[in-house]
Amino acid sequence: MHMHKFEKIWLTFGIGCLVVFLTVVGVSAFYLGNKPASCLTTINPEKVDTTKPFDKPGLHKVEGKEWDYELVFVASAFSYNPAKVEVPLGAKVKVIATTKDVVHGFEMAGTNINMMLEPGYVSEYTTTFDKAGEFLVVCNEYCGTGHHLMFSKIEVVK
Ligand SMILES: [Cu+2]
Repeated sequence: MHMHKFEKIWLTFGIGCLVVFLTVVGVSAFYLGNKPASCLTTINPEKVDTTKPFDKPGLHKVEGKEWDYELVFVASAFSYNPAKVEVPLGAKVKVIATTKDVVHGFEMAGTNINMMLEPGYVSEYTTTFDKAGEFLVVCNEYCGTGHHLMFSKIEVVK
């Protein structure tokens, strides 16, 4: 079979790129251990209530970390625990949330905090609460007949 010179160059280039890309992905995944963000922390969804930190939902002051507080939320059909929480203005907070049953959302209205809570996984988001006021937390993943009743409130106070 006769192949044109340019066709050979193009094929070599294409296969070369494929080998380079697969090597980069392979080294990143298997040697460096990189994974998609949502797969980093797992949890047994049946033992959420007895697993730290979800055994004590709410706001907790922490020492020696890059953030000042940890705000722990447990979602289940059709509520969040805690139902209402106060956060001091200017606090650097790591929001840690999971679900006990089905997929729920965690959207803090008026901010860019928007996470999907999946059974078996822990969702985290670190942010600084620098706007005072009352913020509604809503579920934005349809989770059943009581979905529209599912909310919590975060009050950022001075
Ligand atoms: Cu929902």
